[in-house]
Amino acid sequence: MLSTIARFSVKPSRMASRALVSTWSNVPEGPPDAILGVTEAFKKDSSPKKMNLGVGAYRDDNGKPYVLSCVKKAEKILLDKSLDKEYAGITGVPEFNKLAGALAYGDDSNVIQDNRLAITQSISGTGALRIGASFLNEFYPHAKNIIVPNPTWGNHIPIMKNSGLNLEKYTYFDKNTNGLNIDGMLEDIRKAPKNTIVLLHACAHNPTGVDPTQEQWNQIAEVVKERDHFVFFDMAYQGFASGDCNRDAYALRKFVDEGHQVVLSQSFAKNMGLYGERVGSFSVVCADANERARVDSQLKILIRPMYSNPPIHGARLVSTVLGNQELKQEWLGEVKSMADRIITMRDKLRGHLENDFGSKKPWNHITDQIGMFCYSGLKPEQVDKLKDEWHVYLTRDGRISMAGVSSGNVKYLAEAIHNVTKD
Ligand code: CBA
Repeated sequence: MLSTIARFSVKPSRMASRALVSTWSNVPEGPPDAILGVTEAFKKDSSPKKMNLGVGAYRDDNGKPYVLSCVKKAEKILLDKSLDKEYAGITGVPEFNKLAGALAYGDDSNVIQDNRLAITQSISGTGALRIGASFLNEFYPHAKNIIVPNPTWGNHIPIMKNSGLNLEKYTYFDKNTNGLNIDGMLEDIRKAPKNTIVLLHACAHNPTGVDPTQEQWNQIAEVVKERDHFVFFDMAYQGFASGDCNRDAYALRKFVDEGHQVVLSQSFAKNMGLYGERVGSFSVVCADANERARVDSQLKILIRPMYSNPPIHGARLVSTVLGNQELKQEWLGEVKSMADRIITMRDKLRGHLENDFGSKKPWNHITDQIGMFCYSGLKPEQVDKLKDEWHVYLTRDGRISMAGVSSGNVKYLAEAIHNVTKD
């Protein structure tokens, strides 16, 4: 069938005197996504040397996407069970929710023991953030103000704003030290109006790779309490910061122990390599089981018109892995080995820059930072040069996804970075 526009151009004379304007003629061309647009550009490049260091997606040391061995085993277990494909309930696969909550808050957390955690499966971390922001917009009993770190994951901003929250930024990164500006951060959190919602990256901060120390987390928790603020944790990288899922949950558990009624977005995209399966959770710490039941009921009412209920396969994979001691142990080992491979690449990248190419710039932040990303300090023009002259793709803020660096290309990357930064 011909489109409206095509019909107009084929036989314009039939349209008598009415203006021939398409319904969508006012739709402007938008910019590509700052992160996923990098992958689009990368795909169009035919150079064999090309490297995609844009999106935070783990690659093995051959530069290939990595399906975890525990996930392959879980997949086989599920296949053998020959399960049906009925809809899950609105909040997803119950076993998944139970195990995901325990992984984040800790098996022995009293939030779980007392049955006061409202939790729903979500369309990965992004979906969890969106459910969370909508829930806060509807039920948070104070002004709907949220503050996010400067910088933060770019998508936090439209997620929060599109859900109706007023967004401001708090100081986080110090360009001079390439580290955390803890004094600026505490000051901004302190001077935000009382009861502000504070978004915190639980670990492996994106894009900076800079996390507070445990001592600094304690200070943040104190200021948050002093100002009656409310915390929204985003935990998209549990296990990826230190290689240890319990250690990476320190901040979340500390706040809960201190009596904060936090909300949490959790993702299994990175730590279980389930990117496209879109599996995550959103949870709310409640005062008691009765409150939990009320919050649960509202989460269902919120989610039903959004997407009715979530996909089941990824959630079944997670619950199969986390629910089986042997597979869980194997998974913890695999998370650690992914984190360790990234640490090795950081060492190599810095080593090649300093030793093989003799760069005189400071590169200590490459090894000081943690998690998937290196916030390199490269300027947008240098990033453009890396793309145009070296076929190396990263986001224009200079963030390098270290997960895309491998033994085979790390020296080439160092050479490219040295070349664009040496003058
Ligand atoms: N929170 C943070 C802090 C993230 O970095 C990401 C992913 C998410 C959402 C939430 P998902 O919906 O896949 O569970 O993740 N950020 C990216 O890794 C990428 O997946 C990134 O490259 O920044 C993205 O979507 O931008």
